Amino acid sequence: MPMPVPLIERYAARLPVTAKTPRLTLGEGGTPLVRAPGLERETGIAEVWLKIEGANPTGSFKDRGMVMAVAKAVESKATAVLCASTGNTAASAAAYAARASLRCAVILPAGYVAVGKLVQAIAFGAHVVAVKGTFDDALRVVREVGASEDVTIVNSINPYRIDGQKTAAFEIVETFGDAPDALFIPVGNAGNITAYWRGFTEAAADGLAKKRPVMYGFQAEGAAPIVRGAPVEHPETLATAIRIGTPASWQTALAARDESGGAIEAVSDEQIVEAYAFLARVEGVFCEPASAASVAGLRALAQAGRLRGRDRVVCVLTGNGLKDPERARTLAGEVLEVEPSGVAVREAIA
Ligand code: AN7
Repeated sequence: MPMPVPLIERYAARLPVTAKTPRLTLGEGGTPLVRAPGLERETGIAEVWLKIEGANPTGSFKDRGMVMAVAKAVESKATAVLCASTGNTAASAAAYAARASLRCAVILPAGYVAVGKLVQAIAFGAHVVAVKGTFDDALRVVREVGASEDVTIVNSINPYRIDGQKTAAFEIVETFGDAPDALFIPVGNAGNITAYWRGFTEAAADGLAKKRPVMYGFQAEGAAPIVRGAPVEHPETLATAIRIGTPASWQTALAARDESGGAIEAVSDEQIVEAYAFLARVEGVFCEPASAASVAGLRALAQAGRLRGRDRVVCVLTGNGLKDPERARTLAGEVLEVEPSGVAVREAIA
């Protein structure tokens, strides 16, 4: 094995990294790109690949942007970071803040953060505050509290977040020697679709890729402001990571859609859960519900015959399935308890 290189070192030439930027790392990036033969059979697409972002240090893609944002916070001599979050941003901010010896406060929508993410933020020693409202309320509060010389906001309104997250597109281009024909991605606050599009665009401009992918983003039906063209005041979906009614990166998501000739559409909670179960049971890949929105969208578009000529596609699986154990339990059914004997066990598994 070669010595591991920190993400911000590896892509230093493509990131706002200076000699003074600390080479902060928890081993983020370099995530697996895995073939999905079950989805290939079902959709008839020649190559379907999964970018497994749940393999990042805190279990989501947020680590790519957070390492950059926290490193820049340290460089600017901040002593604390602050964010609103549906959970994964909070877990990531808390981890990198701990690593960098910064204080961290995370503002969460009360009652709507998956338990795995909440316990991460607590374990990493963040101040955890739940507001009686949605993620959008939490982000409004964060903007109100505001940044200062000491405090850096590390939501994706911090441009360094997007810079770090675009490295996932570079990795995909490196693997294929080109961009895929299409990229499928969940959309919440719309930072990640913005980041991938920027990454693919830079890779094409630098001659690393001959083309850019068609970008397909998916929101949950009950939290689909970009699809509707208007903010959603009371967003609802079991995919709590993307339960967002007013995305911060709305305009750049529209630009990614339109410049790539793609689409941003809605998938129902039922479609999300079906894709979530399919990934786990057929592909052996366990992601969180919000992540499965990308695959739900792939299945819907394939079924509608809208993906002809898209021969190599990538679905981004943004977060690890263990983030949301309560949702996972609903898949599991009951666990049989039997006497500890061969007879009883043989009967139970027959
Ligand atoms: C697993 O953590 O917004 O469209 O505060 O956790 O870039 O917002 C999380 C978002 C997709 C949507 N998948 O990405 C937060 C937060 C997972 C996520 C998204 C999120 P963006």
